[in-house]
Amino acid sequence: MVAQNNDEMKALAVKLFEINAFKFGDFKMKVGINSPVYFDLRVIVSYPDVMQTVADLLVSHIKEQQLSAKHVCGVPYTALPLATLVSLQQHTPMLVRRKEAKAYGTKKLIEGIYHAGDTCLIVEDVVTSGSSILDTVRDLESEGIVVTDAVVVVDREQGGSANIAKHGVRMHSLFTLSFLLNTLREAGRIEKATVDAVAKYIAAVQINSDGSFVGDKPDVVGVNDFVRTKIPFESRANLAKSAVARRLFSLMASKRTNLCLAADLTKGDEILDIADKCGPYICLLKTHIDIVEDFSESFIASLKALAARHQFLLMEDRKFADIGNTVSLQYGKGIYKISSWADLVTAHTLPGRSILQGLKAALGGEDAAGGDVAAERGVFLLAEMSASGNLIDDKYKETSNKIATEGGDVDFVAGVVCQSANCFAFPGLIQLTPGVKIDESVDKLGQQYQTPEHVVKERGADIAVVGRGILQAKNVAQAAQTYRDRLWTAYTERVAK
Ligand code: 5IU
Repeated sequence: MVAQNNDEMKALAVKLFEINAFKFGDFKMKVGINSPVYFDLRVIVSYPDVMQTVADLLVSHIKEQQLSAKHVCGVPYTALPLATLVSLQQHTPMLVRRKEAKAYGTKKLIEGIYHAGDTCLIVEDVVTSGSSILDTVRDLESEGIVVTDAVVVVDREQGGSANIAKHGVRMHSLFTLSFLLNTLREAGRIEKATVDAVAKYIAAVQINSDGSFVGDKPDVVGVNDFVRTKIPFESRANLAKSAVARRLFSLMASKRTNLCLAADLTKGDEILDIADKCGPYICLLKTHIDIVEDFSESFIASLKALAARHQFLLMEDRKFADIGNTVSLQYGKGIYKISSWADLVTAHTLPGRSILQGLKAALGGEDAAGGDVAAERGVFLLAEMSASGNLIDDKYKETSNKIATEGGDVDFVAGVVCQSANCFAFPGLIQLTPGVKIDESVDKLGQQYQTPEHVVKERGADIAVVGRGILQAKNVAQAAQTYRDRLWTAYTERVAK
């Protein structure tokens, strides 16, 4: 790394993150093991200033390392525009490698004017195993061209450098993944947990140039213990800090369901009827108690009896959002006395941490049987919404994650309501995702739907919330069963992948 350019390098690192040239989450990779980091430098063609900066830094790197070669050649395709800029700035003639030889005419693999014995510098964007560089080297060498060095934008530090060194090619990188991680952490853009997860992944997953793993295939538990979406619910139960989350994980695993029914109906009897019919297929029943027109204590008693009979938990989707004192009253008092019956509630993180303290304050003390009430209750914090045009941005999401995972009240947080896998990494929390329907669509009021498979496999949902997809079906029990089957299959495929 070039010392005097350090500030420029750091600024570029942050810029690349901002334009999504790399992301953190849970990504499927060619090598068959998921990665917590993903690079896509193709996007830089849309940001000429970034392109220019990357090319300038590559050129100064080439000068400092005194990498003189007669030609420059980019690894197709992402690095081609970068190689072009390097060629122009240095007045070094370019060679272009075809990925497939032309079927007609000269059948040349390498375009440009060259002679056997010429030297060529390789330009590449991101190196994992180094296999793409080696493919290009092979084609150049088959034309008698000599390759000794490759200059690359990012080294993922997974063995690429050693792999290409075995073929006599030295790698010079602008960035290592470690530098990017440290820079983003310093800039407050990523969590420490992310840095740790990626570092652990890099240490565990080293790849040979043929795509095989160095050593044994990395131990699934070792590699996946930070990838929350790959860990089975029964194992995550042990990691949960909230007692209700532990119960819910265990219930999901034993009952084999990750379906939450949103019982958005306005008559008590209708809710009881659907709870009875769908009870066998759900792990959670979600209410909006303030839409029930004939609320009564006996309705709650009946609902609790059904929950006990069919083994599901109750969640009141109250979305608390006020100051601590007010949410404490809203949770424990009024006609609904939510804290007396709802195992779980939802809350906005908008007021900050005090939302948790306020809710907890409503619980204090023991229940009728002498148990600790707080230990039997939990909160799902909202980090994202499915409504189109909602105002939540990345910063809000990140802070919500902090509230859910740091501080003295984390034992009260059972999970996070969100739409994407990268909202949080801690495997002891449960991701609840609403906006699910078999036929993807939108409703007239801004709800955006995704399929069961999509939310579980692509968006990291542990529990999917389905309301109208079931409520409006002719046979609600059958619909609940179909959703349960599809969601559970998607989950089992996700952890087996
Ligand atoms: N819900 C959402 N989206 C959100 C949040 C909650 O849909 O982002 I936070 C609630 C609203 C409703 C249920 O109770 O989930 C979804 O119902 P339908 O499947 O009928 O759209």
